[in-house]
Amino acid sequence: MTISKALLAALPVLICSAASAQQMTISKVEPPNWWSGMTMNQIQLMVTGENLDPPLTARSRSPQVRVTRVYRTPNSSYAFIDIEIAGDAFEGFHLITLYSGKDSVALRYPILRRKSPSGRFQGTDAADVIYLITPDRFANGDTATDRIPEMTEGRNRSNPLGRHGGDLKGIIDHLDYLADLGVTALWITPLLENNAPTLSYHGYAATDLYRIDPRFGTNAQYEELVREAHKRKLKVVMDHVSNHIGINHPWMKDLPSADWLNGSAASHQHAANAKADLIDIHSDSAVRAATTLGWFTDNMPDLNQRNSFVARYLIQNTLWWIESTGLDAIREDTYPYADPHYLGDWARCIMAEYPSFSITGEVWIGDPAVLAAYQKENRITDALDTDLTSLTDYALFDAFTQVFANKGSIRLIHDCLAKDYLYWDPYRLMTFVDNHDVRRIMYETGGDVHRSLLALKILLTTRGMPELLYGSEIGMMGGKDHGTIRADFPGGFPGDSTDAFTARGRSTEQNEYFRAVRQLLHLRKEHRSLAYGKLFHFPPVNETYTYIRILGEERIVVLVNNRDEAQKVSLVPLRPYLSGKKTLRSLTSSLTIDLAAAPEVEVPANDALILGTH
Ligand SMILES: [Ca+2]
Ligand SMILES: [Ca+2]
Repeated sequence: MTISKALLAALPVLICSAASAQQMTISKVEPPNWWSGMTMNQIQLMVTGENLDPPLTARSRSPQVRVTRVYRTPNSSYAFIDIEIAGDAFEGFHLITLYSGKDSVALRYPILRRKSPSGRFQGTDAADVIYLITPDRFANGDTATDRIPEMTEGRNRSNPLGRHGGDLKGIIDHLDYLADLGVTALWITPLLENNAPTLSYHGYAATDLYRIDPRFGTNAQYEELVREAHKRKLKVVMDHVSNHIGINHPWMKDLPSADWLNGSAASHQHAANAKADLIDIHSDSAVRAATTLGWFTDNMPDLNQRNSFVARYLIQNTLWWIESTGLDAIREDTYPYADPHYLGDWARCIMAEYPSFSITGEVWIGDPAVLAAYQKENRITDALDTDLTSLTDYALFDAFTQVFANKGSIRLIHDCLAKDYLYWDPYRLMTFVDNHDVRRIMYETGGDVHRSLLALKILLTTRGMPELLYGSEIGMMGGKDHGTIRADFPGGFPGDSTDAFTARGRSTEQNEYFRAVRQLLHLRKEHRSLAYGKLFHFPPVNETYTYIRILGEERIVVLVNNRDEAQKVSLVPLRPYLSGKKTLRSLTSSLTIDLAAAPEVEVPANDALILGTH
């Protein structure tokens, strides 16, 4: 066991206290440890306890940890103490004593040594395909923790909105499967403790921001997941929530300060779902304020990030998870609902510490003219510039939905991408045909295998950083509601009658679909032009859509046919891009096209040809 492991095993922080009638006690210190050698070497300890009465003072017995400030706070259950940690602080406990009148209490604060950053904090970009997992619904690797006495909700697989028992062990057990599939990163929806009687599986209502939900596993298991994923060249994306907590968070029984939240449980606004108002020059200021100050739901208290203690808590908490585990990127939930000044500070602290890291903001807006305002250095407005590099491309998603759910014109996808001039960098957008919040593509196409696959072919060959919802590789069909969208992956749970993790356990149709998706994923991995190549496209003709990705000498041509019959597509417009090339060869079949002989090529119904040059 390393010293770090021994230290962490000794947590929570050991406390000793002088006896008195109104005895000061400490029950919790957050963050539970820090590291020497961090850029952020001045941190704020949030101490929770009893009788932490003002005037409170603190003194460190360690020359390497200096107390720089103790705050006066109105609630004696909490104290905030700023400390500065020397770059060479030894790994171990550092003694800090708190004094109030004649009373005193000591805490031993653990400082750890940082691990080598090699292979950690990598960031994601267009070369990645991000596999989105709802952990409760992917695989149950440890049934012993499906019910935990201190957690109010236990496993009930018969309830579509209940907990089904999936966990971190289940994901770790299938990392080889995911690496073979060809995805390169895992976005796992929130894993933090959500102790609520219902709907606790979704994870977006945290009740402890420093603890993995024990039904998912342990903090050490999350660290193990990142380590094991990295061994297989898979990155890990944390689903992070700055905007809100769960109504059952202990803070709700005793708020650290009156302005810890926006509003209160008894009296709060509801978040206006009018995100465009934040940049609408005709909008009403009260409507604008309600977006960031209202509650997302009545069960999700809205954190007031304008309170500097709240902001510090959240920023340190984020750095703590990144440093503890080595995770690579964050998908930030409900991005437009959090305070933009806070989000800017938060992002800058993360990037100062981890320069290769990346953050994708969840901005659920289908209009590129509004969506683009959330990306850094955009030309639309400074008001929402939070240094955010990547965001969820709901505009392209909406175009996909129109084309594939409603059999709309392929022109909608072309026209959406034609507005990419609005973005600081459209190649960094997270693209998707579905996710955990919307109907699956197979549902949208009415179970049409060819059209679902066509949507994935476009997704995985056009610009952006694609995301794929778990089960997309076998054409899972859910769409009626959240329970069916987030259905259990077949084979992930004890007693499942089929096991889609193995070729033998998949049906013939599932295997065909799986092979096609796997092939696309490997194509994207092998061809850098599909990740970084410049995109050129042509206005659609008769529901055919032609585009090309170019990087250096590599050219990949994609010919899409959005009709129910085969159609000939002219190669003539592509000639200027293909000078010196003699043949086009399909990257997914044996088809070869002699460019000199064939001015056009037939594309099957509801399909796309993906062609390389030779
Ligand atoms: Ca389990
Ligand atoms: Ca908010």
